[in-house]
Amino acid sequence: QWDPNFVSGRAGIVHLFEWHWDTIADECETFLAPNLYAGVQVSPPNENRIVGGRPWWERYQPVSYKIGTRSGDRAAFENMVDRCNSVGVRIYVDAVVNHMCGGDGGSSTQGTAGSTCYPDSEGFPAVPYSSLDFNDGNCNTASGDIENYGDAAQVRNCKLVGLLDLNQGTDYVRGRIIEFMNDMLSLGVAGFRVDACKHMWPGDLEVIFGSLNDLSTAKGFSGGSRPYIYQEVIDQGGEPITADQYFSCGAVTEFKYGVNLGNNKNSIQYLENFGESWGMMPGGNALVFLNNHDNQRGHGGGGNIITFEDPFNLKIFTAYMMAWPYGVPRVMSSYYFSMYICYGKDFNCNIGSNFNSDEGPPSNQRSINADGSCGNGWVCEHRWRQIKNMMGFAVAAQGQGVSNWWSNGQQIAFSRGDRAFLAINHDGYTLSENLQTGMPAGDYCNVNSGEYSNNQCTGECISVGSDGYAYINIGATEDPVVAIHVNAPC
Ligand code: ARE
Ligand code: CA
Repeated sequence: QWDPNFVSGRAGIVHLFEWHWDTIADECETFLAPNLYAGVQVSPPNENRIVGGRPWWERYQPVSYKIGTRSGDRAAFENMVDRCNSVGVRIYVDAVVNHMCGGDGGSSTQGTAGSTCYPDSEGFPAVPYSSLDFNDGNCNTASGDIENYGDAAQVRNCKLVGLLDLNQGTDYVRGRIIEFMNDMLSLGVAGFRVDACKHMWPGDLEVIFGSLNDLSTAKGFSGGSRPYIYQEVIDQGGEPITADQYFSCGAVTEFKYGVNLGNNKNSIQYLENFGESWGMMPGGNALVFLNNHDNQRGHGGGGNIITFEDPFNLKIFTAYMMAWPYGVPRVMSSYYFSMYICYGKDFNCNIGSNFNSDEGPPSNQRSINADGSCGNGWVCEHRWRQIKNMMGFAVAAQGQGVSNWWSNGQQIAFSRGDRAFLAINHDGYTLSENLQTGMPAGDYCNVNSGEYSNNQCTGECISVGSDGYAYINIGATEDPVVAIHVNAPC
């Protein structure tokens, strides 16, 4: 439950937020596998409530555990998992099991796979769940909603923004959740991002996750492999519910990671000991990321984070994330959305019934431009050269520790054993220095400045001498990173 089950020679999970299953399958074959991506986090595959205006967040309002959403039906889902697995790319399902749809769904409402549910009376016949399966009686707030994150019991037993809260304490509810997750496993998924774990009791999750089947041997996994579980728990301090309460159930999202990097983007010299000594969880439990689908638009968590709106820093800090040995890294792949100023921030936020501010995905699938970037409104950060080439760097660096740390103001460099070397100039003046790379003598392609394929480098070549030193010169340019590794010699 802590091992992502990557195929060897792969690194990094990309969240293909709101992508269609067919498009993900194509992306696995034509892009993710060749560029050594290890896995994809997909949007929730189970039936959700159809919300007017079709905001992205309707995907977080389950109606049933049938596979059928705007990302595609069950056949398309299974086909995607098979095609991705067969090129060595794992699929992780976003599992929404804390709740069903919002109580504001009215007396009856339709789901994306043709089911009807009855929010007012808590009837979900397509599961089936009835009012007996919800937490109402266990919630102690006047509104029935979570009112105070300082009270752990209400955070877990009351409704998160009005979403009908399942009682995972009963065998019946546990059974339906286990059935759903096992169904996903039977289709060949390698694990789960579990939504809203802060809002469920760790003891219940331990039982549920512990009851899941092993990964499917029929789908090619080796016997006894456990599903990778990474639990969404937003722990930025100051609340009674903490990430460590969930360590026994699986890995946990480390929300401090992106905020710490955002807060220190102009003081990168301090990143020498980035990790546990910064008050973050043990690396073996952590799923790390610079931003996610919530905090890039002002939902959930927040803080000073780096997103595609700041491409300069997103490229630099993704390079750092992929090069630094802490946690399982996840890259966010977004679509463009209209920006609204709300609560004083240039962020999309939820303004009452103004669904445009919660804009769903573009109506067309991503197209691919001649330069490999995406069109039709999709950002595709994971295709940016400075980001995707870092998967190969991370693969080369696997199993190696950090050495040869060097810093000079906002300029840093470090090696990963004798396999890889990264240098970043985040200062306003040129970095010009002979630095110890730790690498064997030879010429290596700076995969940040260019592409490496068929033994050809279109970027600059960095010469490492027999003493391991290389002359590193980085202007205060657009791409102020040198990333070299042994698998990309010039
Ligand atoms: C929508 C509407 C609501 C409406 C509701 C019911 O926006 O107005 O009442 O539907 O109809 C997403 C959206 C929500 C959306 C929901 C359901 O963000 O706006 O509600 O889908 O459609 C907390 C949780 C954390 C959660 C964040 C968003 O702890 O688990 O809030 N994140 C996950 C997902 C979200 C998703 C849900 C959970 C629900 O990633 O995409 O919501 O499935 C402090 C606390 C945090 C807290 C945060 C924000 O930082 O420490 O714990 O996060 O505040 O409140
Ligand atoms: Ca709950």
